[in-house]
Amino acid sequence: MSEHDTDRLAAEIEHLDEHGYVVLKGVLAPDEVRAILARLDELYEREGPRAGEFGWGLLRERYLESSPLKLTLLDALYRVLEFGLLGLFKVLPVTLGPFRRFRSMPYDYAQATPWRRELRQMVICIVEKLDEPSDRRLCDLANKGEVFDGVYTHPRVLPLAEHLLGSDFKLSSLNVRSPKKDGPMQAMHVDFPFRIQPGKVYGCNALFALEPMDAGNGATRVVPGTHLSGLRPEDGMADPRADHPDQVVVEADAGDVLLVNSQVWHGGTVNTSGRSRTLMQCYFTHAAHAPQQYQELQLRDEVRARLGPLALRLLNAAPE
Ligand SMILES: O=C(O)CCC(=O)C(=O)O
Repeated sequence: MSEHDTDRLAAEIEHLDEHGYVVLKGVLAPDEVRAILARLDELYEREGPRAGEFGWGLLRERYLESSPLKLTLLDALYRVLEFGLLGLFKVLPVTLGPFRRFRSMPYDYAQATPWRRELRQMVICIVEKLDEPSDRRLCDLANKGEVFDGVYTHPRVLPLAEHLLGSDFKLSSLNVRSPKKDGPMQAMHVDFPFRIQPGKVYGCNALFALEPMDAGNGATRVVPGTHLSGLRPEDGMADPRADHPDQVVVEADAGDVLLVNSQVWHGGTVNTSGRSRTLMQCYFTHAAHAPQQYQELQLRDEVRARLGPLALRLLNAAPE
């Protein structure tokens, strides 16, 4: 590491420790950002009505390549299931809790039959979209393209994650969030959603801006210093969707990274302009904790085969 890089890292760590977040300038080059955005467009197209599902369905992918008719029928089945489940949640809201828990249970993709796996994927997608209907999302990106390999292994990001979490950490999830025009304010939240001792930290989120973000298109807000309080927004705010008097709305250019300590209060704001604001959420957690996505259980064979030791370690996965 050059002297310049060492000094920059020291300044970034100082800001992160004091405020609970830091903006890393120019992490991705313009051509890297362009390649990622192009892949995201392809994925929205490929995933169709199920864009945003947590993992990937085997049958849908097979039919995408081989049978437009079967694909149409499968998507129709998804719509029917969506209609039925949304109706159930409306009539009996108590049923939603078990479905939410189901979503975050470990699941071994290799052991499941294609249909069981497909149905599980559909259910997860429906529950996901219900929670934030005015967001465009894509999930499980570590599995969905080579352009993402350099994101969760990025040398500007990993030293900061290691500073917060120690050397034993892993990728918890790699997703994208893009708020639609005039959708609701995202609730202020912490990413590790349990009450923990003040100053402790079990996760950190590297939010990669893939488009410029500002107060007009839903930039992320942060309340500096709250990572040291041991409190969550729901403990300290009457309404976590309201503005907080001390919040900072973070502006960033495409290619910058907003890195947040998981315990700092933060959340997306309203996109009033309708200008697109695509943010990639690269969430790391301490290895001892359950991840948002069990990457090692859902990793595609071809992805596992191409990854090196660092990426495999971060995905908690063994080589082929
Ligand atoms: O979209 C944003 O600005 C923040 C997203 C976030 O914190 C989340 O979805 O957990």
